[in-house]
Amino acid sequence: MDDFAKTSRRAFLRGSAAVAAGTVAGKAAAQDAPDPLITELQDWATFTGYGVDETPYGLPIKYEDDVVRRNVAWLTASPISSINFTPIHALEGTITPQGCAFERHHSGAIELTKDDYRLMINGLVDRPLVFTYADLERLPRENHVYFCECAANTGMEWAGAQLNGAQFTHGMIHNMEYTGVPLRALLAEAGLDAAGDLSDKWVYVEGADASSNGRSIPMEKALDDVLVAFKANGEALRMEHGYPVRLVVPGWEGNMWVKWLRRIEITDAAVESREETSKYTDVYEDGTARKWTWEMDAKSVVTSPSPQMPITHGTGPLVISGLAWSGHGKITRVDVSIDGGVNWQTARLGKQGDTKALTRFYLDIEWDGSPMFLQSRAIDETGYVQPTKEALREARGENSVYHNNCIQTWYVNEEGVAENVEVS
Ligand SMILES: Nc1nc2c(c(=O)[nH]1)N[C@H]1C(S)=C(S)[C@@H](COP(=O)(O)O)O[C@H]1N2
Ligand SMILES: [Mo]
Repeated sequence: MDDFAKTSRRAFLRGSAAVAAGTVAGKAAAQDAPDPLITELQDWATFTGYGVDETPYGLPIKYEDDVVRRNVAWLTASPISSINFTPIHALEGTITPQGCAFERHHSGAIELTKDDYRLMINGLVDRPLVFTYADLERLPRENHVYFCECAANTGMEWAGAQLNGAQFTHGMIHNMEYTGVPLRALLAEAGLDAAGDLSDKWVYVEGADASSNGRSIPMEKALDDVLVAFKANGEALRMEHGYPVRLVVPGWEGNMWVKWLRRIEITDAAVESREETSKYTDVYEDGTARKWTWEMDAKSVVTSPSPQMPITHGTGPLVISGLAWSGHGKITRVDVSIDGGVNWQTARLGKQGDTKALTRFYLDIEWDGSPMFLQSRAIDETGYVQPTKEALREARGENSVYHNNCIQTWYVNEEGVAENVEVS
């Protein structure tokens, strides 16, 4: 052991002694009455457990059965054209398990087999092509972690604090590791010479479901980081996320991430489809519309404590935790305030450097039991700072639904109970 290691070990031991003497709740085992969970033989050590084939594909243990997607019944008229929310308040790290990642369908999720799958590329290409699923598997593929956020995430909060839980205010987001073929590789197979000057060309993408959910993507983005993905978090996409193939459009609004991708057309103008005109567009106070709002601006939220995650351990050490992301690249800093934005402390990032992916942040404090107005604000690599709700309303007016990336406030009372409030 070299000198540095010795000193840091001594420092660490001193540190842990101080912690044991302090307020962390680990019980002083020797002093308490015997704990039957330690001294008595338990059932789980008396009998044998389940065999290896009990669940060929495992589900979470029953004690975690409240960590599920949830919807808000009054939001939409039918579950066929609706949305539910990722339980972000109860998850940790950054990867969203597919089984609880939010779903958004315009005409329901469809069952499409790999055998029945066809992907057509047509329009201004040298060779119109049709790919089968097996064809896609033969092209060079890549792996990337990206967040997918519906532009409507937090949309219900424009006028005032409304939904009581991070799952409902910020849960139209998931973050997965995708495996897929870069769209540019497919376009190269079809050949883009026929398209001529690419700077003003568009790529129209649509799904195989009844809604088709068609969107126009500028050629520059299509040739950049868009993926034609067939795996998420190492396994096949789930039906609800577009099995067998979906589009991944990093940093851009979820609506463009076409599921059950069936056709890609090279065009010389945007199609101006329903999903990019009357929907997924916001209207300013003067009646004019914001056009082509593709990128998801930097945003963050404290996931714990939050209304569904009250503080139950009393005063003392408290881990404040949350998520930050930006469609413009990396998160470089997250600040946390416990007094409604008067004072800010720089949070610790769980891991640095993911681009267009969720970043986990932590602020470890000693909570003295005073009420808190908890906020977080994200800063991305462009220097952009997540705005207050007031600033956002000033810039956009109050008619908006989409692209609400304002700072969220949770009021935490002396009991540790949290609720959604507004402090602007
Ligand atoms: N084909 C198709 N693609 C679609 C949709 C759809 O209804 N049909 N919904 C879009 C919307 S609005 C969003 S936010 C994302 C949601 O992806 P998810 O259901 O995997 O969360 O898919 C997009 N892609
Ligand atoms: Mo969406």
